Amino acid sequence: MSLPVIILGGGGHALVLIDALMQLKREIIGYTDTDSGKAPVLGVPLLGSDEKILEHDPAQVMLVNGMGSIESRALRRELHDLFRARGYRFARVIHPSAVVSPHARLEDGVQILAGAVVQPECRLGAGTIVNTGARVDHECLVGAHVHIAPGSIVTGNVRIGDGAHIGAGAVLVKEVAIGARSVVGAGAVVVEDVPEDVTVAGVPARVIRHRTVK
Ligand code: JB2
Repeated sequence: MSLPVIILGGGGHALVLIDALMQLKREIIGYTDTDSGKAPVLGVPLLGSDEKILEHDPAQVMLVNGMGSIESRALRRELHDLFRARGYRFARVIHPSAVVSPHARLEDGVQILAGAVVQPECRLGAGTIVNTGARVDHECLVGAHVHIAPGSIVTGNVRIGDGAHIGAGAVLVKEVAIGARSVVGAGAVVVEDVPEDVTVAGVPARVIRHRTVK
């Protein structure tokens, strides 16, 4: 039987996750947030700050990471690592309308949202998000805590490094590699490999920024 879940965060991404969890008929205990004044989300109550999670036995609950924004990329990973180290596990959330090959391998905490597709022989690392309507074609190797934003198209045999963000509606052509922590701008078309820690944008995509903070 599936354990009840607690969501970390009560913003836009959490709203979408809560909706998916409700459709999956998963029991939701509540959500945590640094903002103590937040209202219930779809009727799910605010429990308090993240310390509230520690009142629950890690063997009796699972967590769902509600940090989705590009600004909270580092926090998303930190929260995952912090609670994993304390023995908590992160639930996979797969919306009932998503199409996920039984031959795809999904690590803990992967989130595949409404209408998304993940094809065979793909591997998605811990905490990775395949957001609304995004498509990940065959044999893609996607790292941990990657966000593939709504409507993006990741074609076959693509590799994406840990912590990368693929913007809404971007297209990654066959066999390209995206370096860890790099950002692909919304609507970009990536036709050649992208190094680590850069931002690319445009059609075809070009480097527009080098990240200094990892
Ligand atoms: O350390 C934290 C923390 N820091 C901020 N712990 C917890 N539990 N919560 C934290 N927060 C809370 O996360 C903020 O107070 C806020 O309520 C929430 C983030 O909400 P926001 O809507 O700003 O971001 P999001 O990640 O839920 O959604 C963004 O990313 C999605 C993928 C939005 O841009 C959405 O439009 C987008 N679909």
